[in-house]
Amino acid sequence: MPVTCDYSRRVRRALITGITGQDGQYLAELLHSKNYEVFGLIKGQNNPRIDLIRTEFPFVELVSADLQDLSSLVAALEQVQPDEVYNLGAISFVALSFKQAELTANVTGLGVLRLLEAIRMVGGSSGNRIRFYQASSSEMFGKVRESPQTESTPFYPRSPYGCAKVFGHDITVNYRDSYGLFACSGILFNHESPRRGIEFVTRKVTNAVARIKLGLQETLALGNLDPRRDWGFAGDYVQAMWQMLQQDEPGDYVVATGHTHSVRDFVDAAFRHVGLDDWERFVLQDPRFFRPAEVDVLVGDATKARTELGWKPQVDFESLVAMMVDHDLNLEAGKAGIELP
Ligand code: GDR
Repeated sequence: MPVTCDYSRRVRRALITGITGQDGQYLAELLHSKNYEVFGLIKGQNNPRIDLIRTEFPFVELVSADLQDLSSLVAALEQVQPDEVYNLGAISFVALSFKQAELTANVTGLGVLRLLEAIRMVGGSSGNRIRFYQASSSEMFGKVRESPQTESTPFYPRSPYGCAKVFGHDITVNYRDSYGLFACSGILFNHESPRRGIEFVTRKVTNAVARIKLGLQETLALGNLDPRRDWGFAGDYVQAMWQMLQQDEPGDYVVATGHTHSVRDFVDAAFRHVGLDDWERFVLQDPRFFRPAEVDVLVGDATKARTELGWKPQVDFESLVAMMVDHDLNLEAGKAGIELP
């Protein structure tokens, strides 16, 4: 059951890496609604997404640092003095990780180690005060050893991204065991929303379906339609992140819906939502979007999150598809100056 910690000394502060991503945005909103002071780590000199955060999330205070630079992380922690650190920053696109494997290992893997080290260094004797959340991933299960996957299912990653996430997960557990850090790892299965980047398959599909329906695009090129994923709504999943850090003891939790659908199912549902029942007419298969190694089927068992955190998903598959397609219809119609009926 949910446990509330006593942080009554002052307003709680949270530092989020990956603030410009889908999960960073939902988590920032959630923490703001709970009266946290929210800080977002931002890297680079001219990060193109700073403007989005400044305009749409004016309550977020941006702090400059990079997961590849330990001293910048130490400085950020010293400045913010956070109660909670959420590490959502990563090279998160699996396909890209095959092309930039070393960068992925450095940011997605070693970045976790640097942040944990920075927490130890800054915290000193009071280092245990900072609560740490690591965004682990169902990609760690890869070529699955059992179904559904739980917190104790062995890992078999299938991409440089998955390998880097395994390191990030293991080092989080190791720092908890070795130094008593309050470090949690959320093993999140795929989670989507209208804020999902267009490179991921769900948003790529919903955006193309909207454009095809509006007559702005004729076809949609995809890779492998057979892989199955356990797709949930990102807004639900950030709740679980927060709940993990409110427990008496740190732990690892699978966060998933328990239902699996193929890419083909997603495509079919998205086209049907706009009244196009013959999706095969519009979809082409393009070898460029196939991966050197694929994760064929994922489905999670979130019993632990349900019983210990009281968490459960609110949005089902069909509603998620509808939410994303409707958003993209409005977005694309607005951009093209088309009035929707
Ligand atoms: P995934 O998400 O790799 O599961 O990782 P993605 O949406 O990229 O791919 C899902 C599946 O769809 C297949 N696919 C395509 N994928 C993309 N991107 N583009 C295509 O054209 C296409 N055609 C078919 C893929 O091969 C794959 O099987 C996501 C990321 O958010 C990770 O960061 C996160 O850790 C995991 O989910 C959980």
